[in-house]
Amino acid sequence: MTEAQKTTGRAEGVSHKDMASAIRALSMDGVQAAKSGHPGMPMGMADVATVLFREAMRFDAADPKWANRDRFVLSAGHGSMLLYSLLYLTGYPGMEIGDLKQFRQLGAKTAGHPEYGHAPGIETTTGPLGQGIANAVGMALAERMLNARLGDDIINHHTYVIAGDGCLMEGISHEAISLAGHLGLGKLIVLWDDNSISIDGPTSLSVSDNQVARFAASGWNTISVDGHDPAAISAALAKARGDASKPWLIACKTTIGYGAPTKAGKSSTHGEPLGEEEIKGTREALGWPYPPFEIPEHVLMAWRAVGQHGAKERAEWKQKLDKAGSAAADALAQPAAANKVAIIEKAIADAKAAFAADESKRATRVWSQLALEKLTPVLPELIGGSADLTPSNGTRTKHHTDVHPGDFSGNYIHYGVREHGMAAAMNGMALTGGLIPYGGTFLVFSDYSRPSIRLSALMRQRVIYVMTHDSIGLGEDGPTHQPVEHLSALRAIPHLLVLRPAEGQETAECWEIALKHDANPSLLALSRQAVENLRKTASSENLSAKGAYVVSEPEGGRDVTVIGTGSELALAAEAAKKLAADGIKAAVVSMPSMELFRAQPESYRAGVLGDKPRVAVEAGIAQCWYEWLGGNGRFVGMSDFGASAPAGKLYPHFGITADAVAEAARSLVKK
Ligand SMILES: Cc1ncc(C[n+]2csc(CCOP(=O)(O)OP(=O)(O)O)c2C)c(N)n1
Repeated sequence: MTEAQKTTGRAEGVSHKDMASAIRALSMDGVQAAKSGHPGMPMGMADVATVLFREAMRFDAADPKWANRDRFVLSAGHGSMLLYSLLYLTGYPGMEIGDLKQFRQLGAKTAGHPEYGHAPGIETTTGPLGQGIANAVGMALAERMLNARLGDDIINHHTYVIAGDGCLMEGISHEAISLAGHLGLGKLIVLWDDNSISIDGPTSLSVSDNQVARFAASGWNTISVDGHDPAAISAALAKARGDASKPWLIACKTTIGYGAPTKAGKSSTHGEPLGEEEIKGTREALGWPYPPFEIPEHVLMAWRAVGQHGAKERAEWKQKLDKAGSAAADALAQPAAANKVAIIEKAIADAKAAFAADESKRATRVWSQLALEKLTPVLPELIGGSADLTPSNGTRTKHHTDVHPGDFSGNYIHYGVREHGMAAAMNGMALTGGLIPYGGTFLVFSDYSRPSIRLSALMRQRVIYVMTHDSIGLGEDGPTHQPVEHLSALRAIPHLLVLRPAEGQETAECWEIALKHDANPSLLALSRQAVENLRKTASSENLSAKGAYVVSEPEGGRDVTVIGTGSELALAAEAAKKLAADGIKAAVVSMPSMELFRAQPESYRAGVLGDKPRVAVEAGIAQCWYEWLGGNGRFVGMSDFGASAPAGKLYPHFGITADAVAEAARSLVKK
């Protein structure tokens, strides 16, 4: 490559067709070698991807984490070979031809679907259709928010998405499109692979939406192009980049499996290898005489030049960042707030001191809001929000200002009634860097956002879910709104910290835990109803951080251990008093986080749980409790859906009382 080629980024004399053929060949060869995968989509979108990367995407493959790079999200994650081919061709560090040959093998960077963290350049994990486009909305929103804080010189980039028919059929796409349209995220550009094919056959089997009209109705600009005409794709991208008034849909009419002589246009190219014969025919049809996984030098050099397009601009940007000072660099840090531990600890200590002095009985959602009152002013990277339950969730404080279309300087987002879209957008915001998103809804509606919560955990992103109304204790709204199986279901997600504080001190501690665990999402399960403020003094130690701790130990050793969480810890404490009156010595244990407790040394766990019988109380199902109850333990909780009534009536109705806990303990303690 000549110096001129490096700086212009153009390797002369290499045709668009050959550059796109390189993607097609690598994709079909990768799938063939793996004996599984999806060749059709990468082959169909190779022209679009080539123009996008060659002409529009601003990036420097040598620095995949450049904060002001354009983001590329492959929402149609099954087409992962498209992304892997692009990363290899453009020269991302660590993506070698050998990695493409290892497609879908154990330990390979090139997993079946793109996995965040497996290789530089994979901006998010995709595969569950619709998640990518919804992540991208969060990325585009984060871009605008960082732009408002840091200015055009530091953050001002596009977010590009390739989405398929499947992504647009998924319900989450509606929430994402609607939110992006409302906010006017004009630097978001979605390229729709309009190939009219999905797994079962033609999309006409199952969908007749006018997608272009749908996006337009949600406030997007739209344009339709022939996805195999580079000039048309180029013009559409130029137009979209030149007008950031609204987000853009570029509908690209393509042929799935483009180039395959007998299978192009058919669903048989979607998700299986083409086969040796068809691959041979494709090579002939494309005029691509090279053996599998072999990219001729001139084509590779042309692609590598594309990978260096942004090098000069990145270097200039770096100078601007240096000039802007350390505050700007800090504001882009990934993970955000890494250097703010002392600030977080101070705010939490302040909250704990204030809460200890507060005699009031308050709901944990209120303690959470009061903790946020301390945290929000000192953590500008903390971005609040709720899915239209702001007053109920207590997610907004007096230090918040709203994000509005056209004004992204605020720190609070009204996500609307879009729980799934909110969770996916928060993943996109966390992935962008520089921000810590938290968002609220009712715990029962964690089901509506669960696929994205799972991805927060899979990607190890610090997204904080503030989920209130966490049991039958919410009362009159009834069983549709009363979570029963949710705590167990959420605790089943690996790496998700489910935090269920019992009172003021624990609530402040759980916020500290959520903020400090920058490689875990956290979910705070908070009560609607007021709870006893059990801890009257502010400990400097975060007692919740070990997941469970002894609240009270009877003198002379215990006969039984009574474990409670959240609003039911008070029942455990009351039961212990009742038992004491009978001469039964009960230790009371609070267990705000099973995940954190599980991570403690065996000796600590044994000390907390003791070697005597155990009773646990929680207004949810027993499932997750069998891990802690020991062989003969008893559980007091729910075994069916709740009911509509005042909370005070529901607890006795479902047998969740201090008497029931005491009775269970008595039955275990043979005196
Ligand atoms: C949420 C979710 N449901 C189902 C699937 C399984 N799946 C993978 S691809 C696909 C069809 C997608 O069709 P389209 O987007 O048109 O892709 P193309 O056929 O063009 O490759 C399905 C149902 C999935 N990955 N995610």
